[in-house]
Amino acid sequence: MRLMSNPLELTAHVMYHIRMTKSKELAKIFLEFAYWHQINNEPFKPRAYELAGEAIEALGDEVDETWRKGGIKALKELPGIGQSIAEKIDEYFSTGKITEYDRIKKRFPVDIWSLAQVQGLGAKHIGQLYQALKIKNLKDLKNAISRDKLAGLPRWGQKSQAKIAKQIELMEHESGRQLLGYVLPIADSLVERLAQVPGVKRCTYAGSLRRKQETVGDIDLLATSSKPETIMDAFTAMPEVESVHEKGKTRSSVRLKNGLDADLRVAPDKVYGAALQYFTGDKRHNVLLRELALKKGFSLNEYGLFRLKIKDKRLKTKSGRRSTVGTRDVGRELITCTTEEAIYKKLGLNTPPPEIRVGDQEIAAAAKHQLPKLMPYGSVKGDLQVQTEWTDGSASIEDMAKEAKKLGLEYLAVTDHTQALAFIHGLDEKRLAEQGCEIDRLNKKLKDFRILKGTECDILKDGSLDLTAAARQKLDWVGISIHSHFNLSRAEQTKRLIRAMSQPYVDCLFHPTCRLIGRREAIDFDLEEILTAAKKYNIILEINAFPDRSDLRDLHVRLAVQAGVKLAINTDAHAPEHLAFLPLGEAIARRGWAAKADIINTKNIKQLMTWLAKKNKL
Ligand code: DGT
Ligand code: ZN
Ligand code: CA
Ligand code: CA
Repeated sequence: MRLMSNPLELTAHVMYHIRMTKSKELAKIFLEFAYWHQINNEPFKPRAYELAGEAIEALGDEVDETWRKGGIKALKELPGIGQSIAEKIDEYFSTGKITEYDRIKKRFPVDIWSLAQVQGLGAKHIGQLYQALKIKNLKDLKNAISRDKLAGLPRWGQKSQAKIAKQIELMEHESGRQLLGYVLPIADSLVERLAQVPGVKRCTYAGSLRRKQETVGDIDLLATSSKPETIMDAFTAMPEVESVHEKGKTRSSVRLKNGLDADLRVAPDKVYGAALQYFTGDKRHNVLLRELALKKGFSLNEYGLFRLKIKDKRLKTKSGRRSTVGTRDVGRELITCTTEEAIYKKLGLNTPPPEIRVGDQEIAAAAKHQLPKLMPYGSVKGDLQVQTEWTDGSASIEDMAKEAKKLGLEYLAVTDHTQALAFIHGLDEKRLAEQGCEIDRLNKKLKDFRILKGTECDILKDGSLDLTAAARQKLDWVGISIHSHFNLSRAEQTKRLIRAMSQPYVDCLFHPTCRLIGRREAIDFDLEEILTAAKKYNIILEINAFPDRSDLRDLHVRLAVQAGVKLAINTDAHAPEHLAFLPLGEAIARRGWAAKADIINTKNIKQLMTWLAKKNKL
C-alpha cells in the first residue's frame, strides 16, 4: 500500500498532482481542515475531514451537481459527508468561500499544502514549526534548516533535521518534472481536442510521454495541418494554458496551469514520420540513428529523411582517369516518409516500440530483426494488490471488484495490511478470517469475476513475517512488503528480504525498493542476490503501477526478465479510480523488455490458480 508515516501525507501527495477544479480546490481545503484538527489534537475530526476530502476528490463534478439538485440534504447522502461538512460545501458553492476556513487561515497562516509534501513532516511538526519558528512555507523551512534552527527544538535533534533537509533536496531534484500517470490524462485530453481543430490531419504526443518515462519534463505535441495558424490559435487559447512563451507557424510553446510546459510542432504531412521519430527521441537513440543513416548515405533530422547525392564535378583528366582534385557538391533529396515505420525500414531496421528507445541495445536488435516481443497493453487480466476499507483503502471489497470488472479485469486480490501497521488497523488473523467469509459471500454473488483472498503481509525488521505460516496457507495470494526500517545497511536489508522470501506460503514481493519518486529514496539491497533468491524460492516480484512508486522500475525489470524471474503488475489501488493505473505498470514492463510470459497476471484465473498451487507444492 501507499504507506507514509502519516496517511494524511499520502492524500496530500496524491492530490497535489491532480488538476485544480472546483471540487479539487474544495478537497484541498478539507485536507487543510484535517491538518488543523490534528494539530489541535482533536480525536475524530482529522479522519472525518480527510475522508470528506477524498470523497469529494473522487466524486469530482458530481458534488457540484448533487448540491445544485438537492442542497445540503442531498450532499449528506454522499459517502463521507456529514452535516457540518455539507454546510461548508454549501457555503463554498453559494459564496465561493468558507468563513471558518478564512478564520483559521488568519490565525494559522501556513502553507500546509506544500509543507505536507515533505515526507516525514506530519501535522504535529507543521504546528510546532509555526509556533516555535514562525515557519509558514518551504522557503522558511529551508532557511531555518540552513541556520540549524530545527535541531534545537524539543523532540528534534540533528538527525531529524538532516532527514528533512534530505527530503527537501529529493523533492527539488524532481521539481519541474511530473509523474507520467498524472500528465498522461492531460496530454490525452489536449490531443483529443487539437485533433478536432479544422485543417488538422494528424495529432499526437511525442517525447518522454510517448516513451512512457516515469516522469516527464514537458509535453511535446506534434500535428500536421493544412491550416497551421488555426491550430496554433486553438492551442494557445486552450483553457489549460497559463501563458504563452512563443507562438509561430511551425512551433508554439506555452506554460500550463499545472506548471508544465507544452510545445506544439506543426509539420507537413509528408514528413510526419520523420518528425514523430525525431520528437519521440530519446536523444541518444536519435544520435545513434542519425549516425547509422549517414553510414547508409542518408541524412536524418526533424525535417525529414534525405538521400545524400554526391554530384561529382571532378574533371576527367586527359588520360581518362578521375582527378583527385575538384569539388564535390552534396545535394539532398527528400524521401517521403509519412510514417515512422517507413523511416526505420529505409534504414534497414524494424521499428522499436517507443518505450525501449533509449539508445542502448534496441538499434542493434532492430537491425538484426530481433526486437523483443513486448507484452501488449491490456494483457493484464487481474490486479493482485488492492487495499479496501478494511484497512486504509477508501472503498468496500465489492466496490473495488465492481470497478475492476468494469475495467475488463477478471479477478483481483484483496491485500489489506497486517497488524504491525496498527495505526491503519492492519488485520490480525481473526479479522483476516472474517474478511475471508465476506469474500466467499461476494464470490457467490459476482458473476464472471473472482476475488482472491490475499494479504500485504508486513516484513518485520528481522525478516520475519507478520502472519503465521498457518494463516498464510489459508490465503490464495500472499504479498509481503517492507514499511519500516528503510535505512538498514545494504547487507542487513538484503538479509532481511531474503529471510522473508524464503518462508513458506509467500507468493510476491510487493514494491520491492520502497522508493517514492521525489519523496523517498529506494532502500538499499543487492539486487542480484534478491533476483537469485526470487528464482530459488519462486517469488514473484511486483511492478507497482502507482505513479509515484513505479517500483520495480524499468532497469530492474530488464534485469529480472534476464534472470528469468516472474513479475506481477499491480496498481496498489486504495480507491476504485486507482485501478486505472494498470497501463502505467504495463508501460514499465514494456520499458524493461518484458514479454507476456514474464508477467504472471496475464494468465487467466484458472491458469493462475493452477500455477500458484503447483508453485506452493514445490
Ligand atoms: P523530457 O522532456 O525531459 O521528459 O524528455 P524528452 O525526451 O521529451 O526531451 P525534450 O522534450 O527535450 O525533447 C523531445 C525530443 O526531441 C527528444 O526526446 C529527442 C528530440 N531532441 C531534442 N533535442 C535534441 C537534440 O539535441 N538532438 C537530437 N537528436 N534530438 C533531440
Ligand atoms: Zn505497501
Ligand atoms: Ca519532453
Ligand atoms: Ca520539449
